[in-house]
Amino acid sequence: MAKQYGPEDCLLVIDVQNDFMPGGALAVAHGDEVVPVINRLAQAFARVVLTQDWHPADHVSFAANHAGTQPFQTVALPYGQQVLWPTHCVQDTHGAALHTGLEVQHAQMVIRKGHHREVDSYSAFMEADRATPTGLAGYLRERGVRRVFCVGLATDYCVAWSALDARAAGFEAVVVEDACRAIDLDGSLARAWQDLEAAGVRRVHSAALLS
Ligand code: VGL
Ligand code: ZN
Repeated sequence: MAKQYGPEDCLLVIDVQNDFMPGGALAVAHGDEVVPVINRLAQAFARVVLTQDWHPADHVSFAANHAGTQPFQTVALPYGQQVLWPTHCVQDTHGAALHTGLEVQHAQMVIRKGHHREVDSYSAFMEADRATPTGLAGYLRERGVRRVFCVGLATDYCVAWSALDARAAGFEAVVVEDACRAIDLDGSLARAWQDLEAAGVRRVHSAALLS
């Protein structure tokens, strides 16, 4: 029988939402290709948590809310440098909905992040001010989880930040490379892999987890 992952392991499915799919507002190249890989993986996990990027329309990370700026440029905000994005994952819109091909009926928790107008949150654990927790670490700890397997979109933003914060919160962290796709803005993907390796995050392929 294929390998199974028990209560100490959690599959964290990050931002598999319409706006990050080809044709979406902040399309990640080949973003839809993660869906079947994640579906296969999810069958092996008793514990699955989903995240949704979930912004108000006037969110600080949208270029449209900063006069004279363009998407993908960086600006200084009170909590640090912020990439300005096309308007995406606005609360309750089709773009913010999870991809309908996801087969994760047994997911028990959905974390919505980036809902504070003034602060972005790439990470599923901690907002970009690095001070406001989402509550996910406490939830996982309380349920006895020790190891977090990160998959979804995008490798170099929400997946990487989530995996780094999982480590920072004391969990073992793994990124499943073929269950993720990247935005790759100005070398962000290479930097993300360096940061992940330096933090002790394991990098694996889904086949290795399932055999
Ligand atoms: C993401 C940019 C802006 C992500 C979310 O899910 O990686 N990237 N918001
Ligand atoms: Zn966002």
